[in-house]
Amino acid sequence: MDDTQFEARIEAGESIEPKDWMPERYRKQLIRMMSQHAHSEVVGMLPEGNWITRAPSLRRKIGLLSKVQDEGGHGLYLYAATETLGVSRDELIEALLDGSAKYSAMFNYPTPSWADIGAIGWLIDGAAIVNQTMLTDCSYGPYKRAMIRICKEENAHQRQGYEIVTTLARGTETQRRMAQEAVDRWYWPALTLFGPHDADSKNSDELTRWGIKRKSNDELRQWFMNRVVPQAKAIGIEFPDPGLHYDETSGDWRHGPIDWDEFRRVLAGSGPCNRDRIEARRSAHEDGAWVREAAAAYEAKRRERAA
Ligand code: BYC
Repeated sequence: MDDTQFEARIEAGESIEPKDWMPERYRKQLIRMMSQHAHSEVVGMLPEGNWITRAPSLRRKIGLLSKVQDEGGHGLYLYAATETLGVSRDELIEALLDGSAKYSAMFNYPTPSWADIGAIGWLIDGAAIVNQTMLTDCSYGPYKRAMIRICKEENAHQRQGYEIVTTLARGTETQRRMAQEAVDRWYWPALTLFGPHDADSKNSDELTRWGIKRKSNDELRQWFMNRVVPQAKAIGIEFPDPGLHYDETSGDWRHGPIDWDEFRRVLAGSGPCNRDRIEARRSAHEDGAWVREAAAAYEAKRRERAA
């Protein structure tokens, strides 16, 4: 098999499986993107996990617990799917902890009020579904299958978030203000989830040629805008975007200019919570060392008995 035959398989819509031949660069790009995605899920548990002990009712606590648990599960599927490309879990975690692997920049912002939990579910999970629905058609089998399962759960997360924001928006004046302020904090980060504009996206051409991405960053961002603006209007919430307008010609809701300098600053480590997030992951990893050791010892014993 060579590059041309591989591309013919992609062209024919075939699924690429772990034992199939693949260009080294395809493998590398998938490891980068899938591991980043896995890291985003487990780092993304932190801003919300912060509210589990302070959820305003038992019903809200159960809903949030289940969402955060789902995110841990998504991390697990995605790490396992990435391992099918010949990289170990230890290497992936090491890259997160030493800063050489990225995770979604928006998880470096804080969640100062309960309303942030609603805004994250509605806007961040809402953006993630748009992005991940596209990935359910990705050319790499294990990633595609993980995405199909994850999207079902993300849908419930988005609905739960929208319901939290709706309840607050229809509550007292203080509650309505809390909802609006949380949306003010999460609207712009949600728009950056899709990555830089197409003209600045260095990986898109390659990922699209190989059927990993089926839509561009800007196309997905536009799809998200068209879904979310009517939802905001329905509950009387405003987006903090003076440039937001309806384009009569195309029938699209257009956002104003995104502050990419801010995005790059946060990505480079200067967001309000970068240090806390990595510190929390590092101590979780250290605290879990005994579990890994016990599991390895158990497996060694099992093999010894089977031999
Ligand atoms: N944050 O060439 P580009 C979730 C980087 S979490 C940080 O367009 P690509 C959830 C990008 O990596 C779900 N970095 O890249 C969890 C690249 O740098 P490198 C998160 C970003 O790969 C808990 C550079 O910018 N979803 O749902 O073509 C609670 C240039 O970008 C970001 C995924 O991870 C960003 N936002 O496209 C709630 C989906 N954007 O790596 C919810 C899977 C870009 O070359 N990933 N960069 O050094 C993807 O779909 C694509 O990788 C991206 C970027 C759209 C993110």
